[in-house]
Amino acid sequence: MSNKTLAIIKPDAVQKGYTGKIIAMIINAGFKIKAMKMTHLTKSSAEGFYAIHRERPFFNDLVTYMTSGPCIPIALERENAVEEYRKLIGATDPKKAAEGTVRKLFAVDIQLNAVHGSDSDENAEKEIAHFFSKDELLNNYSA
Ligand code: IDP
Ligand code: MG
Repeated sequence: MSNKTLAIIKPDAVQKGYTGKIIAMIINAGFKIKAMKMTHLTKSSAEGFYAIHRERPFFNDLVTYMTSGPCIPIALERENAVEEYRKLIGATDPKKAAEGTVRKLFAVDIQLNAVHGSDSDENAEKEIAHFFSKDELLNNYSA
């Protein structure tokens, strides 16, 4: 049984040139890339994506961060994708992230933490739909 999750290589990691290393880690961990693009989020797109965090004190800073430069959303497929991808990236706060995880290697702090990962199958579906049209997903590609 294959599941999907949404990854985003966030603007800080793209700007620092970590894109290739992060994608290699994702592929080496057994994920298939189903769709991928580079995009510069508008304020309203970032606010919509993170609507669940609207009441949090860090919301405005998070939107500013996510609109600060191009990011790379990637729709991924793998067995147990949500949980396995979150294991690969590590804890939200890199200080608490396990050795060898993406955030341990590439995050600056709890905000500038290099990558996004969905937290449930249901949210993965919504988040993938935020970035990719049906046409972009209705394919048999599996890079
Ligand atoms: P997650 O990305 O590990 O799922 P969430 O709690 O969903 O973490 O938070 C979404 C994003 O908001 C984080 O990845 C990070 O960029 C930012 N964030 C989370 N908590 C804090 C905080 O306490 N201060 C500043 N930014 C935060
Ligand atoms: Mg989250």
